[in-house]
Amino acid sequence: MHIPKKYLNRHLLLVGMAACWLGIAQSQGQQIPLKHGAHRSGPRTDAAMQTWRGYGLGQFIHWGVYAMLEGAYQGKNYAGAAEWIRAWKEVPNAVYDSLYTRFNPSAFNARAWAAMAKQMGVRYLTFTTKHHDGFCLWPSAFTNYTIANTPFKRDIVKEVVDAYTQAGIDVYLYFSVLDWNHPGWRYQLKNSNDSIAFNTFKQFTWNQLTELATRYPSIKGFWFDGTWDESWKKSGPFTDSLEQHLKSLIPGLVIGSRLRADELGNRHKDANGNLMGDYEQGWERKIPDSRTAVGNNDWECVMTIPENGWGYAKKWMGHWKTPVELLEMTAKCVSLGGNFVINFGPMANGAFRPEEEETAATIGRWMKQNHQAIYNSSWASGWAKQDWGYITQPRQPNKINLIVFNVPVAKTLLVKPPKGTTIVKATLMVANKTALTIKPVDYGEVQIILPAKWNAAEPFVIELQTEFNQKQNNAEGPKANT
Ligand code: FHN
Repeated sequence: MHIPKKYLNRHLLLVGMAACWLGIAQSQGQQIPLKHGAHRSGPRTDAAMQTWRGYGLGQFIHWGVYAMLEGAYQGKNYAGAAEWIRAWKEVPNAVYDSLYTRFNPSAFNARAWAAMAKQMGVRYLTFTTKHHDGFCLWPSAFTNYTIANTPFKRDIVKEVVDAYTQAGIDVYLYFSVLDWNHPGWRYQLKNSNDSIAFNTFKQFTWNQLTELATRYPSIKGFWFDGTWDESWKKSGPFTDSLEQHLKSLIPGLVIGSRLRADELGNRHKDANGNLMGDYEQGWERKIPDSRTAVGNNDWECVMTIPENGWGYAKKWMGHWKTPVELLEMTAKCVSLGGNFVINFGPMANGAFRPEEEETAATIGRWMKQNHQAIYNSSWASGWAKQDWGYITQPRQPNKINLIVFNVPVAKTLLVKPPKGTTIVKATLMVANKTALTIKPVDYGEVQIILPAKWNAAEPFVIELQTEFNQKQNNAEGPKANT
């Protein structure tokens, strides 16, 4: 397999000229003609993307040889994220780079992982095939730094893909482009030698990704990382052809906005502000505050349970998010039209730490009862945000779900439906599915009254049945008195 040279070579002068022209065009409010910018305007509408959009809740798993150090070296804790420990000056590269010769996760059982994920209610998994250290959890033919050369030998990626797929959970493969193990990797391209070396790296990346797509054709997408360096940003045409190549191998493949750069070096969004990728992938450990922050784009938030750190660290630093906090983040993301993905970092032996098992089980119990407000749900357009929780819109047009986290002392929830929408029924979606009193008040606001003795031990869902009346929608609303 060989990549055409035109994708490998960079034309710095061209980039400089284009950047200059870009300034002028932007100041005149014009669209910049781009060959390698976004290839679509607006969200993808096909069935694969509809499925992605409806997931609601996902699981991330970071696993690799870094788990063997458990976030510490020679009794000292590493303050950074555990999967970055190779970059810590305390750890000699030679020590880290030979860890794999002892990697033997005897407790690893992909079916047990998938069963836990299923019970938790996640609908997709993103699994690290290779993190920044370059160690491959599949037997890649393009490097020796793989699972095949560990005492364990088994193809971990295959076992995970098969087990999750069989459990009905879609699989996405995380792949770090940045690779500390490959001799051709460069952060910057300062001279022609760097470019020659980096071209071998690009060929290697192309080969490995082709290999993954070919070996595991049931995957639904790739999740790219480590694409922020200058060398990659200067490889816009290559990143474009790589994305198209992968999409030609697996129809419907979903790839977020972290893979590509346009020919001017812009990432995520091209020089015209259009998203390059099927969804916005910048929401890492942060959640947008409003719908305005995400515009019309699909998006996903990935979150650690501890403050920071994706791979296994014996000592989790900072605050550990509780299951309710994670559920609240899930509800918030879905109410703003995104998916929420919770990260797990298995131990070096392949088992999950008990705290993660407990978190998964607790979230699963809630999801079993309330998933109707999370799956195939999105932003409830026109419904004003309320302090008691989050509002999600399922795919059925006349339904709305209220996910309540903070019950007002008055046991009354205020909602404000969009103009023309009437609430005809409100049902408390617990045990006996109690019908609640609906009381319209002024200015289009409506009170939903909870039973006087209602004491919620956990967040709960109220389903609203609504009706839309075009005439009311056209009627003039109240005027501000200013
Ligand atoms: O550096 C990585 C980090 O280790 C982790 O993999 C996260 C997951 O979103 N991504 C990177 C930082 O953006």
